[in-house]
Amino acid sequence: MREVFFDEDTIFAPITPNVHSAVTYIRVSGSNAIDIVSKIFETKKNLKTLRSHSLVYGKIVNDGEDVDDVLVSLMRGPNSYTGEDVVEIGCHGNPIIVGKVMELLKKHGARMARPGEFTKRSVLNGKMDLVQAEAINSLIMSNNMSSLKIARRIFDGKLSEKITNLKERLLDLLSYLEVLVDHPEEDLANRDWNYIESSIKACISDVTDMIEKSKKSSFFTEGVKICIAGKTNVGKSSLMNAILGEDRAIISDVPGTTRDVVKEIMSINGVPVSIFDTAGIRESKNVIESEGIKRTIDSIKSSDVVILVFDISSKITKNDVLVIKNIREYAGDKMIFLALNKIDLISPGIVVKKERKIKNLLSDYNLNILETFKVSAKTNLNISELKNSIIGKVIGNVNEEIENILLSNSRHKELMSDVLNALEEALESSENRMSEEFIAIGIRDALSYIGEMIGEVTTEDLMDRIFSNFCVGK
Ligand SMILES: Nc1nc2c(ncn2[C@@H]2O[C@H](COP(=O)(O)OP(=O)(O)O)[C@@H](O)[C@H]2O)c(=O)[nH]1
Ligand SMILES: [Mg+2]
Repeated sequence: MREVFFDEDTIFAPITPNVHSAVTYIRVSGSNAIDIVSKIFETKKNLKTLRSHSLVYGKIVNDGEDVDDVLVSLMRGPNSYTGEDVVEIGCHGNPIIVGKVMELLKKHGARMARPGEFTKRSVLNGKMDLVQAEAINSLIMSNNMSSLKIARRIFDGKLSEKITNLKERLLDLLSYLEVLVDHPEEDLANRDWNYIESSIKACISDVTDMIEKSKKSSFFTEGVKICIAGKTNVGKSSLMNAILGEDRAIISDVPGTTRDVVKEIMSINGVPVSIFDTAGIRESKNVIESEGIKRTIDSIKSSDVVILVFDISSKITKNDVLVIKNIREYAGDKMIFLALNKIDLISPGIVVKKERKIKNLLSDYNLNILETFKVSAKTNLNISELKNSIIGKVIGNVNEEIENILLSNSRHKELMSDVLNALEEALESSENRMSEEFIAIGIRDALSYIGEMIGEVTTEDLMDRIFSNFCVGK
């Protein structure tokens, strides 16, 4: 059983933005919350005897002077967000009024909450585990629908359920091993090795599955990085704008306009995407342009996907070869999509011939292309096909993938990989028929990582690190 968390301090903070607005809510939480608010709140009812989940209208007063008309909600612990007595004061949204109310709360013994302190108390009081608390922060901070969906499922307890189930199975196994340790007289040959090994293997398989299915999570939290690369003037900036659906990058007829890498953020089929328009790759003695090309290479290296653009209407030159060589060197192992642009300028017969020429050149340099699209950045031909194909190849079925992801937070990923290592060590000990103490070490390690993950085994340091990323008031 978890010990009941007890902190003398009653804390408060605005839980809605403290700006000029219709209403601002101030949350007060702690054992003295009701007492303290009673001292500054004038109403017909007695706050102290009111039952939980009541809503009361009244006035905040200071030395007989009205500060504001407010609506107060009262939730008694443990049935509140923090698990403690909570009073929320809804006052008029003016920072001066809010400041005055907070000053009064302070005068009567409460203190300002630290970032994430309400949620931290909620975890310490067993209202939710650490994994769910972190999901709340992701819920608030998500900037796209997909990562929001992932955060929702984790907050709902989908990850916690899996972890708790794993924990229980490991505890069962550990108690079996401990019985053996306590009864050394039993013959080693009588051990149920099959039970030991199959239990460990089943846990390993579950953890591996969780890690595997979460491999694509960074695409949803950080976005798919797409780099548009090619020679100057082939239409990279135009293609970026066609993909974005708006004209944002500067387009010019003078080759080499895009000197720096231009980044735009968008969403394709609900997947966040960062798209990078780069400087054209070519030999250059110009210092600024060379710097631009260097940044292009960096951008190619750090991308998930490269769209390699050729101008199908113009001749192949030595710079095309230079582009291919660079892509081969810096992105040979990445997903490369070929965009043969300016298709609107030439006749179908020439298209076929030119496409063959470009593809021959690519295979001469052993550059593997995932898929080719004949596009026109000018008329938008095949642009949506290109976009859909990229997402399809990188992610697969977006909704299905989102449904499978449980590990999207790097702390969780690291801990689960620690769990996996510990279990593999336990399995090895078991396969080598070592004594149960050795197997138990691995199982105990795995359990301790699990404890760290859900917040059963925590240090002040870890808690501070996690909750300092939260907003004040959450
Ligand atoms: N006809 C036609 N012109 C295009 C197309 N894409 C780009 N252009 C033109 O090609 C020139 C160079 O385009 P830009 O996007 O700046 O090329 P970048 O140097 O590769 O970024 C501009 O005049 C564009 O209007 C296209 O699909 N069709
Ligand atoms: Mg450009």
